[in-house]
Amino acid sequence: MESTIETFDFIELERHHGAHDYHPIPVVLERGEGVFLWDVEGKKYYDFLSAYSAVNQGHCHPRIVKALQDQAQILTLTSRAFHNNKLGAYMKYVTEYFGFERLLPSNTGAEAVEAAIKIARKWGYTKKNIPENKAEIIVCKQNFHGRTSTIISFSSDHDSRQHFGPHATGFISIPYNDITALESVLQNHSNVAGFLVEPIQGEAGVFTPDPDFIKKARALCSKYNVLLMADEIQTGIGRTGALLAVCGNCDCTGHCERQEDTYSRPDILILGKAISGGAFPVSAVLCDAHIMDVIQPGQHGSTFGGNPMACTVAMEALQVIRDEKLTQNARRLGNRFRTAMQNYIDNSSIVLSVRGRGLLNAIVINDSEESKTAWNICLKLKENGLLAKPTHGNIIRFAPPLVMTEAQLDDCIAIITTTLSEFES
Ligand code: IF1
Repeated sequence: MESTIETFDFIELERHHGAHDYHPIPVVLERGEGVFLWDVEGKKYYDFLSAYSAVNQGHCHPRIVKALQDQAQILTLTSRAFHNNKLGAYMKYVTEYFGFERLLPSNTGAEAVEAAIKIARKWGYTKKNIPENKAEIIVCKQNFHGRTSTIISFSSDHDSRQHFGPHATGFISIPYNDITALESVLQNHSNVAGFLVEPIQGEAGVFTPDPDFIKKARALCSKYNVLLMADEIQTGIGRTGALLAVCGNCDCTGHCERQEDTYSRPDILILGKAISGGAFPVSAVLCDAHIMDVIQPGQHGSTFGGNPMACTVAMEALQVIRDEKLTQNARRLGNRFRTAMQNYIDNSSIVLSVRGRGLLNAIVINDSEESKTAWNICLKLKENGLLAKPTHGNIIRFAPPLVMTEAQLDDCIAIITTTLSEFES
């Protein structure tokens, strides 16, 4: 069949000419709209990955695309050697949206995490009087914060680290969701500047901590004068059914400071991915002035960070989240999804459990991490018109765009349960 050869050819082109740094599901996509993707053979799929939660607003959202097109015809890049007429408005908009005083602009998630580490360390030296080069940052096992040489230094994933050393020092690793371990490190280490944490661990398999873990971590950080650094690159911006995962169980749409009973306000908030709706690489670090102002001219920067395209696209993408009530939709559909999956699991031997919050969910397959079962299920899901990706061998992440309707979700639940039933013994 000619069409099959076409898909194969695209894959071969990548294999021959590219770095072999990924092992993708064998589908070649050429178009997206809302919750749908089409491959080069014209087959249509539901997207259940959303480019790892970057495309929360749906593929090629018309308002975001228009913002991108309009700005592209006016001005794309000035560098930060000069001011541009979008950056200030963008900084005002985003800081007000999330309730922080300052924003530092960057492009990718890893860059923003790196910037946050620098800010926390410098705050540690200049505000907490940590002796020079002694600052430590507490991180969690099974974390995922990006791929730079510093960030992989505190990864617990073998493939991410091995043969990429020498690794950076100054990081203390504790088990995720272990408040006792956190307190014990804080008691015994006076040079800790920050605690870097994902409110839900994505790569670890959508590992959702105890409901009060972040709240308790917040209290401990305050007690020991340590900055709580929330990596919400994947969990933020509506994905978990709240504007931020640190908002907890509140229904806010960006005014979390009014929800003090559930909101654990981080000292440093790290955003990426969906801040642009996936239309452009945009990331940001947010914090208050007494922290951010440790950074002075010449101490940090980026050629592309804060460019007018990024600013325009991100403002529109964030406004879409509000206007279309995508946070609330994620919460509603997430509950519906987990209920349906739990019903299936009650009579299943192939699926052990479902977990997650909002539309960031995962199912655990009843097989070993080394098994091919989850991968094979994803191949079958693809055949049946739905794209998802395993993580850790036996876990399948389900994270559709937040613009999905209830009818579409029900359609997807049917595809997923029908596919899973083919694997029941
Ligand atoms: C890949 C996971 C998702 C992130 C958090 C920082 C970054 C990420 C919490 C870095 C990036 C990605 C990148 C991706 C796989 C992926 C991922 F499975 F690894 F965990 F989303 F689920 N902090 N996450 O999740 O952001 O520099 O990539 O913009 O292919 O490696 P980046």
